[in-house]
Amino acid sequence: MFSFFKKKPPAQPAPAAPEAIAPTPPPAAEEPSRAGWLQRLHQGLRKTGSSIAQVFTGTQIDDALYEELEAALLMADAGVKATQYLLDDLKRRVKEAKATDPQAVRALLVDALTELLRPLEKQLTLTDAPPTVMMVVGVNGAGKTTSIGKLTRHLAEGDQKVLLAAADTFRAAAREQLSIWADRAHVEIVSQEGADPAAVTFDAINAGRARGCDVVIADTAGRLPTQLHLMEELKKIKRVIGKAQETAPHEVLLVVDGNTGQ
Ligand SMILES: Nc1nc2c(ncn2[C@@H]2O[C@H](COP(=O)(O)OP(=O)(O)O)[C@@H](O)[C@H]2O)c(=O)[nH]1
Ligand SMILES: [Mg+2]
Repeated sequence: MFSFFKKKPPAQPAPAAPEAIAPTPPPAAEEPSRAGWLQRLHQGLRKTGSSIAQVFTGTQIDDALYEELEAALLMADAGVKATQYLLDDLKRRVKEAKATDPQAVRALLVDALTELLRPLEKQLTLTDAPPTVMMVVGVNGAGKTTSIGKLTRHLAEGDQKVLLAAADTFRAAAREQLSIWADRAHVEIVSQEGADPAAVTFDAINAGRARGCDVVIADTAGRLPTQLHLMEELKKIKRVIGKAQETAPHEVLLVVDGNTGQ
């Protein structure tokens, strides 16, 4: 408190100090005002925050909480229909569980989300003869590289040794972007400037096998199905993967932007 007052009158000579200190409330009165200030700050942060976790940092289950949750779900790409469904489902669960604490609502949201997504669950099977090779394809900006980053982290957390193949040799920054994800998950990457995407993938699979990797994921450049020469290139990558390892690729993952209705 004192340093706060000290900043305002910098030219104030020392004898004036008693005056400067005078407006400071006594310690006993300080506690509630500090608590109020903290609460206001907390509320403010709740309002500006867009993450789902932040919605539940308040103390009450009220309309504001549901409104913030609605915004956070929409920001997290849940989509209008699913968001509405989740909110209705959640309100029903909160009522049923007679929940009073926002943290309990958070747990109920996890239940609601899990129940909604479970029918779509599909096991990712890793091959007995590693590495499991995955090829990630899709149009530009669909989220291929980001999805690889998430998948890599998930696999690495499950003690799988992952190697990334930077087969998007089309865009200058694509290799750097993938290498950032590799660094984050502490996994290796095979990347070569100006190389042929099929050649990079071929090298990566061989390197993956030599280094005892469980999974090799190839990031490919975005393309439209109408760009026939680029579709031919994709076929070539797939063929070459098969040459590097029989039965591969084990997965070809098509990444689509959920917001475009594809
Ligand atoms: N909102 C949202 N943005 C995403 C998601 N995945 C990727 N992005 C963003 O979409 C842009 C393109 O993603 P990127 O992974 O580079 O796409 P790529 O060209 O298919 O590799 C980037 O700005 C990402 O941050 C997602 O699930 N939700
Ligand atoms: Mg990419």
